[in-house]
Amino acid sequence: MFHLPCCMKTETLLFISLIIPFVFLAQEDSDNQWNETEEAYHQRMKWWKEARLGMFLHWGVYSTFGGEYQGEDHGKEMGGASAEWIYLRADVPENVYREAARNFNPIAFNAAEWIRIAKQAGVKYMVLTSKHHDGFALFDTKASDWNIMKATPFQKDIIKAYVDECHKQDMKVGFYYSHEKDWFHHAKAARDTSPLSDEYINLVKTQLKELFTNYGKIDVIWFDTPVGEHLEFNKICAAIVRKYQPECIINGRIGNNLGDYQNFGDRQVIDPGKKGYIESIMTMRLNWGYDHNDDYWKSAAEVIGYISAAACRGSNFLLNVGPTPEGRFPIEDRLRFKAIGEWLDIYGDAVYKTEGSPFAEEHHWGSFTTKPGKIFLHLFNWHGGPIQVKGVTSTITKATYMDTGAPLTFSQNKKAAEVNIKLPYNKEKGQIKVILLEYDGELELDMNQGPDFIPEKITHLTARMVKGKASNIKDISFDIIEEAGTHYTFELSEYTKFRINDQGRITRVLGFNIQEDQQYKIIYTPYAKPKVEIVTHMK
Ligand code: FHN
Repeated sequence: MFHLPCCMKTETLLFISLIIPFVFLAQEDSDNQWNETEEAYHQRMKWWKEARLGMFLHWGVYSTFGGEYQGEDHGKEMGGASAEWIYLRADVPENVYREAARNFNPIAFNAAEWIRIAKQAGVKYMVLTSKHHDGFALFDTKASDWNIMKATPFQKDIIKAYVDECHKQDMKVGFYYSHEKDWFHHAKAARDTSPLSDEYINLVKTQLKELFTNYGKIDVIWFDTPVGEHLEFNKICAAIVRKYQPECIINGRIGNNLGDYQNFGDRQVIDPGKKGYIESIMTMRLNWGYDHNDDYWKSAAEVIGYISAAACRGSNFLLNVGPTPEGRFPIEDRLRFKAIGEWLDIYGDAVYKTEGSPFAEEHHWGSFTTKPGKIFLHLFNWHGGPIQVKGVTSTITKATYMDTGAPLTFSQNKKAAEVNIKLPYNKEKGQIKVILLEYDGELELDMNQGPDFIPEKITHLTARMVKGKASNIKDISFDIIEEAGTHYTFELSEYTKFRINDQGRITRVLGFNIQEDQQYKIIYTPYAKPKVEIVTHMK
């Protein structure tokens, strides 16, 4: 048994310092040695760890395509393709893409409104693409004419409006900056590990300096798609940020362990039991950038469940929106942000400024967060009936529903490290509930008698594609000519148009005119309620 005091344990701090040794790196620029003490590092990370919920924004010239080029949909995330990748995936000619910038005229863009929506949703920091892989800068830059001022009719510095408004509304402000991939100024390739040209390195240096000297205080920089071979370049990027804004937090995807916190895969809620500063990143539907064909929206309940699970796993949750080319948030995003805000109005105390559960397993009903004197039981997997909390040995004085404050009947067996709580068998419809347990003294946990439920991974919720040729139309089966990575058995429901068995075979189709010997590609998503559709006849 060990005692976990109100704030973070020494063991935890030690562990963090072990896995994040890079905060002490010596920078290239000798005038700018980065010698932060461990204490200063944790102090710098404090607001970020307490924040728990961020908003990611993917917006740029790609948004004008809405995931589609020449009538073909390229925005379904099949093995990496996504709406914001259209320049590469659809191999759009450079002159056509440049011309598309002429259509990027976001007259409805209203930074005040974006930040107002974020604030209402309970978001504590925002990260907007200042430059994505297409190299287009949403800011006024001297490094290249491929920017909002020179290449579009809009001619207003979007980054300036966004940062100013974040400052005004007291929102922590972040930039996404694609430092490795730049399909305009560097290489039009999915991955390029060759040495970077001096010309490109200078462009990045100029742009980072601009971003960190022209707009006031910047709280987070979100680099992406790191390349291990580019250590020196990654160090240059870090050095510029550290030099001009030493308080700024750098994400892990700068590469080569130079960041302040860890990111894992896209659309992944981190597994329980991980230590350190962690951020899970998730799309509201499939794509990051705006895609007018993508109606694979996650429900508000699903997203709230992820926020709740992420907090229990000690992770921040960065939730993406792809604004329309005009600069609006799609209504579906707004509805979900509204629901998130309503949930956090009630349950915010169980999310912000909390510690995640230190156990690597969870309970079948969910998991918990803690803060001094309080244990919050997040029922994100609860389906009704009494629950048992394993591993807690602090003396529980009170159990209440957080929303109503109504007391709950409970019993405790300290020896077995169990708290049993009576809950109704009939689960009401509605929001995920959180129960507040209050305890005396320090938080005491028994790590040997903790929960033992291994939750399903929440990982890479992306679409998969199979290609097939229709044959034997009577049974409507397909010969799969390209296997998808994983296969799922789908139940036919209002959400599915096809049933696919676990070999990836389509065994039933509703209302679709399939012809013998025609080739098709089929896209499906591995969600709880999957949708499957024939997208195109293959040429
Ligand atoms: O390729 C990008 C993608 O477009 C998007 O920006 C995501 C966000 O995490 N990052 C990259 C893939 O990991």
